[in-house]
Amino acid sequence: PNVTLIQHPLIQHKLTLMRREETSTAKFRQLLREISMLLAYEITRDLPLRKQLIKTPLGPMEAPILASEKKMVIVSIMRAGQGILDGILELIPSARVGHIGLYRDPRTFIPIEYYFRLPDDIEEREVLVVDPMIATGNTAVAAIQRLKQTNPLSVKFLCLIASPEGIEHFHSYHPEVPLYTAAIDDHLDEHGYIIPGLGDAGDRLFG
Ligand code: HSX
Repeated sequence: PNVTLIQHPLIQHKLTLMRREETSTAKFRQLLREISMLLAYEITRDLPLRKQLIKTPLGPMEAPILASEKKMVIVSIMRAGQGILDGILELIPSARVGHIGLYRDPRTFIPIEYYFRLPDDIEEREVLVVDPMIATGNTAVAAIQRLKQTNPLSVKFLCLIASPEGIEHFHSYHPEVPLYTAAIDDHLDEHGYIIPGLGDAGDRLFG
């Protein structure tokens, strides 16, 4: 599958701290912000640059600057995606932001949309969808499906932890969409939770 496992030591370390049961909400929030900045750093390696004529105090130079910073859209899947979004916006402050509200029916695990809002001109923008967890993969599949209807230039998906089942499911629907994750865990339990995972990301982030 089209999956990149991001294994930077700082990311792995912080993810372990986040998984720990005794980690407080405040600490979890801070770690999610930090880890998201590191993930953003890793996945923006290939962003195109252009030259801009600037003046340093000692003279002019042609200096590199992001070619398309304003064209990027970060789409957060509510509500846990907000934690990743906040971290990424610290690194890429002029990125545009979209929100998709999906909740998972606890019995059927089917995602139900309750909110959908994207910036204008989505056809001219590169989209990065963020959500900490891919469990069954239903949420991610539905979010991408919905986004594709709006015709963005490109779409990528970033999460922290994915299950093997979720990756498989995601890949079967959206094989061309690159998926970035910091960990692939063992399996899903019968409630659709990632084992060992970190619990419910929304609950750990917001209480
Ligand atoms: C959690 O459940 C995550 O933040 C995702 O939004 C969702 C993942 O579950 P699944 O649809 O992959 O099973 O709230």
